[in-house]
Amino acid sequence: MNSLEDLARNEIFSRTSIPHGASFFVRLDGWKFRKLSEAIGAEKPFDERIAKCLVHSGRMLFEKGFNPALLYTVSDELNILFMNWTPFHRRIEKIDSIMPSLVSAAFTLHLQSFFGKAAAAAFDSRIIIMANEDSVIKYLAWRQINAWRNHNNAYAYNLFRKMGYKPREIARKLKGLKTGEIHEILFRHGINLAETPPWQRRGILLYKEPVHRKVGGREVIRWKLKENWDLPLFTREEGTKLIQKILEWMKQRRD
Ligand SMILES: Nc1nc2c(ncn2[C@@H]2O[C@H](COP(=O)(O)OP(=O)(O)OP(=O)(O)O)[C@@H](O)[C@H]2O)c(=O)[nH]1
Ligand SMILES: [Mg+2]
Repeated sequence: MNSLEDLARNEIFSRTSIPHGASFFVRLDGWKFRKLSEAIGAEKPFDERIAKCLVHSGRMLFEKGFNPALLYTVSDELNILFMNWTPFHRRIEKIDSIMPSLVSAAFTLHLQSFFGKAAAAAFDSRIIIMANEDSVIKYLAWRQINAWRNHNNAYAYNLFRKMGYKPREIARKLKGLKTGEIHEILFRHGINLAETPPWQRRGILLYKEPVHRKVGGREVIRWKLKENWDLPLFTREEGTKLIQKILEWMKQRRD
């Protein structure tokens, strides 16, 4: 039999880490949030209080010193980008356990205060390595396009439910419909998918923005955590430029 101390050697994943110099996203996704949203009585298909719980939980990561380059949240996910500063010496087990547990705890507390319901929320966690800044923009564009698709389906699902269709029938219906057709059906029922609140369609971005102040006749830069609830499309020039600007700012930050 091995000595008791030898068992530490069986912690074979503890040294698994992200390669040095690589930027990466941590994506946390709410576990069974469809069920959770029902349980707390969230508005369908979107409830601003859920978005606020996500944003507050994301803000906490900045406040606890995780120092992300930016954080993009939409639906029930948080995408947290790390570039020149990385948590836990890049150890995967640490990142994939502490970040989702902290966010789950914070989110649960916020649910309690926004909805007045005690429901334990959990998030899964994964790491996505970025080759360069271009892949950061592509990654964000991908998550935003995915959110737009889910947004359209969520509105359609909600309408079909109200019309009396069963979930299985709706799933079949949605599979057979093209995006344009979904837009048309909803439009006929008074919902213009292009005019829902921007945070529902495009998500919310958190990042630090410089604020120039005069202190004792000297200009100093203070970094303010900004919540952007009115985002451009990341596939368009305006969106690409916003991300590039945030990444440039991040390089100037000294925190
Ligand atoms: N009513 C309501 N539901 C929401 C809201 N935000 C997220 N959700 C629910 O959360 C789900 C998120 O999608 P998924 O992550 O694919 O579904 P999930 O139930 O979390 O399943 P897993 O992530 O696989 O555990 C949506 O389909 C909605 O059902 C909201 O603001 N209101
Ligand atoms: Mg989920």
